[in-house]
Amino acid sequence: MKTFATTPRQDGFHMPAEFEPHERCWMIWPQRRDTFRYGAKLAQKTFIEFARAIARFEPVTVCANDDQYEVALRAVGDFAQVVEVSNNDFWMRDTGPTFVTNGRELRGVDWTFNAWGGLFDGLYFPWDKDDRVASKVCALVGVDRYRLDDFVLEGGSIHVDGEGTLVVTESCLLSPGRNPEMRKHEIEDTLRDYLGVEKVIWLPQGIFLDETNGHVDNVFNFTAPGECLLAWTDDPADPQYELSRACLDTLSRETDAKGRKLKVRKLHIPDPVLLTEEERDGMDQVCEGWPPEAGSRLPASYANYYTANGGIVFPLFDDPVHDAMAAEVLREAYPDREVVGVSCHEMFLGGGNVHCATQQQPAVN
Ligand code: KQY
Repeated sequence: MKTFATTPRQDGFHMPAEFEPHERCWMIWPQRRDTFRYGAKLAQKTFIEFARAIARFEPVTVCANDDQYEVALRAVGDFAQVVEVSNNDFWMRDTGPTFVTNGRELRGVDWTFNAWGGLFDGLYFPWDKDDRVASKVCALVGVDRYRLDDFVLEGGSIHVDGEGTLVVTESCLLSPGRNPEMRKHEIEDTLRDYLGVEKVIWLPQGIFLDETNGHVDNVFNFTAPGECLLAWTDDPADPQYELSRACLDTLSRETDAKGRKLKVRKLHIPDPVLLTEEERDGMDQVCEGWPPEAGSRLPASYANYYTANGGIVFPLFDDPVHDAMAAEVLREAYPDREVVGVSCHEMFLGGGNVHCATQQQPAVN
């Protein structure tokens, strides 16, 4: 595997949108005892349902640590490929490569990963195995990579439309635990160079109490060129209301890289989901900051769904009214895809959801 000293922009590469065709989906087998309760056994069951739903639409590869390889293989081996890749945690969106293409060839961007904030406000230590996941996935795919040793970024903190527009949140990308020595315009230049985009739209914040400092993938997604979804609540008393309102103001003011006004669909969040004492007691307590206190609100949002070839796999929160509303909005936004909901609770207790758990490998001709 070659590691380039150039940037994707210099080489004519860019990150395609998630709604463009995929070759496969990459995921990681859940096992971390302080991320999920009861040794992750319940999260594994939920994971299997998500992976199975995605595998209906495109091939899935599941990466597992050596001590769980056999377990993972027995659980998902009949519908997914299982490979051994050492990891510290489960969130492939953040530790996997960001794939870029020039239309004929695929390459990976391998950002530095520091567990969402390093020693400042990261969620565990060490994270060295997670920081090597992207490079190993590139090697397995057989593609070369760009490695950024001095720039921290997670895949969940970026969304592109594949036509030159990138959307990020200020709360995450400007957080002191990421790249504190860089100014906003320097971060923006790095994103342009490594994602091959022309325009960066900065939303102020993401979902209330999201411990990733507000990843964009929990609050927003592009559904088509010029069209997007925004996590929303109609309840002005909910702290999420002002956050979503501020995002809507930004999106209404902005145009995308092609000069289009964005069509914004509102995706109402579920009723608040609070971590119970029993759920917290089931998780090992290892680091400061995670898991949250019992009674804490978790960052529940339907925006954290996965766009597959011909399908949308989205989280159900056992909230019949909002689950049904979300399905309807997703069907309208993606009229040519089958919309499939999977109950997410045990996986969601880990602080993320199906989008965080996946990384698409774009198809190239
Ligand atoms: O939002 C994501 N992309 C990952 C969620 C991380 C949660 C850590 N407990």
